[in-house]
Amino acid sequence: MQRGSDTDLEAMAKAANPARIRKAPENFLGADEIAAVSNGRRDFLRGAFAAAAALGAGAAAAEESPKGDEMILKPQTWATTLGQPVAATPYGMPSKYEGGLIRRQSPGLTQVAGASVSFMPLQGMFGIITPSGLHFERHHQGWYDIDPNKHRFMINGSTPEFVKKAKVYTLDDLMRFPSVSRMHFIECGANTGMEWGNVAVPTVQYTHGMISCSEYTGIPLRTLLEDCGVDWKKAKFVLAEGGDGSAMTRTIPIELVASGEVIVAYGMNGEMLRPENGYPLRLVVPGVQGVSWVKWLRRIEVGDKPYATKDEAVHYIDLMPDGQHRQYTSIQEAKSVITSPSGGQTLLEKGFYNITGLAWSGRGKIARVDVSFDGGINWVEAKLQTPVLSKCLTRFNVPWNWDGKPAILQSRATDETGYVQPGYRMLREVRGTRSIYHNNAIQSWKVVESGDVGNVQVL
Ligand SMILES: Nc1nc2c(c(=O)[nH]1)N[C@H]1C(S)=C(S)[C@@H](COP(=O)(O)O)O[C@H]1N2
Ligand SMILES: [Mo]
Repeated sequence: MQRGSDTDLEAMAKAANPARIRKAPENFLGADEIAAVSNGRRDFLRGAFAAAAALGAGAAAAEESPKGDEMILKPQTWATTLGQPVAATPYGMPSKYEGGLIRRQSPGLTQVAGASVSFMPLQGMFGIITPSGLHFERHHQGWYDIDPNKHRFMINGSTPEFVKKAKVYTLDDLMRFPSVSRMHFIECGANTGMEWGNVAVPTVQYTHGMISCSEYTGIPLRTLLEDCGVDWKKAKFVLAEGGDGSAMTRTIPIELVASGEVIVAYGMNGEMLRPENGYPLRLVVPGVQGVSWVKWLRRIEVGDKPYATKDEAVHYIDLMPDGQHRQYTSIQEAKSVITSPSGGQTLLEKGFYNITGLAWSGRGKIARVDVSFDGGINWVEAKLQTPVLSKCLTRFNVPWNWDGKPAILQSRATDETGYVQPGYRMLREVRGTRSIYHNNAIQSWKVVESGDVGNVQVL
C-alpha cells in the first residue's frame, strides 16, 4: 500500500464526522482580539465569539461519510511504514499537533526588555504536574543560563553571632548533601491580579496562569544552616538573594526554614532546573508567593529582623481600603479554578461534560472542592483526584449534563484548616478594590446558549 499524502489525510479527516475529531487543546483568540479586550472593547470579543460559534455549528452539522470512517476502516501510514528511529530527538519534544499548548505573554501587560511574565496554559493540561517547558515565567530582569561551575552559594549572618562559620558552596559541594524531592505549587502573588479591576481577560491562561506545580529536588535550607552552625535561638529571619541584576531579595521567617520545608533546589521534575526557573539553584518556599522563591540563588543571610527590601517595602504590598499598605503577606490562601470548560472555549453540543479544575492552598492540603452550575446558588461536591498533597495542586472533577441553557460555572476550595475560598463580595469587603496581589476569589465562567464560555464576575 502507498504512503498517503498529507492531502489525502486531510480529505479523509473531512469525510469523517468532525464532531468526533478531537479539538485542539485550546480555542484562543488572536493577539489583536485579546488586545481589544484589555482595552475594554468587550463588544468586539462578543463578535469574535459569535463568529467562531457559527463556524463550529456549521461544521458539526456536516454530513457523515456514507462509506463510514476511513480512519478506522483503512490501514494508515503509521501502520504500513517504518517509524522514526530511536533517539531521532535525543531530548524528546511534544507532538507537532500539540503546538497550541504553549506559554503565552499577555499583550495587555507592559513588556520591558526581559522584565515580563509568561502564563501557563492551564486549559489544556491534565493532572497536577506542569511539564517543565510550560512552567510560567516571571523575571524582573530577564533570565540567564548560568554556568554551574561558576555559580556560588553563600551563607552568612547579618552579624557574626548568627552563624558560627559563614560558608561559600559550589554546586558540587551542595550535591553531596542528602537530598529530598517534594511536589509543590508556585503561584505569583499577582496571579489573577487583573481581575481586581474587573478587567475580564478572556482565558484561564491569563486569569490563573501564573501558577505551576513541580517535583523539586534539593537540600532543606535547615540542613545547610546547621552546616554553618546557625544559632537557632537568635535567628528570627533569613534574607534570600538572587544572582541576577534585579537584586531580588526577600525576607523569610525562620519558622518556615526550621520546619524543614524550605529547600535549596537544583532539580525540577527529575532533571536540573530550567534556566528560566533559576538554574542552577533556586529557593523553594512551599505555600509562599512566587517572589520569595528566589531564582539563581546566591546568598542566604541569617538575622533577627525583617529586611524591608525594595521587593517587600515598595512592591508586593497590598493597598487596603483605609489607605494603609499591608506588608509581608506571603502565604497563598486557598484558591481554585475550573480549567475546562473555561473562558474562550466553546461547548459544541449539549450533553455530558467532565468539569475539571485545580485547587491549592498555601496552608496545607485541599479538604474539598464544591462546584456550582448556577452562579453559586446550588453546589455539589467535586471528586478530588489523588494524590492530595500539602501545598501542591489538587485536581478535581465533577460530571455535568449541559441542557443547552445559560449556566455559570464556579468552584470553591476548602483547605484542611477549614478556610473557605471567598467570593468577590466577601473578598472586597475586607480588601477593597485597589490591590494587585493575593486575589483568591471564586472564578466564574459563563456558558451562553451558543456554547461559548466567557469570563464574568459574580458578586
Ligand atoms: N532572582 C530572581 N528570583 C525571582 C524573580 C526574579 O526576577 N529574580 N522573580 C520572582 C517572582 S516575582 C516569581 S512569581 C517567581 C517566578 O518563578 P518562575 O519564573 O520559575 O515561574 O520567581 C521569583 N524569583
Ligand atoms: Mo511574582
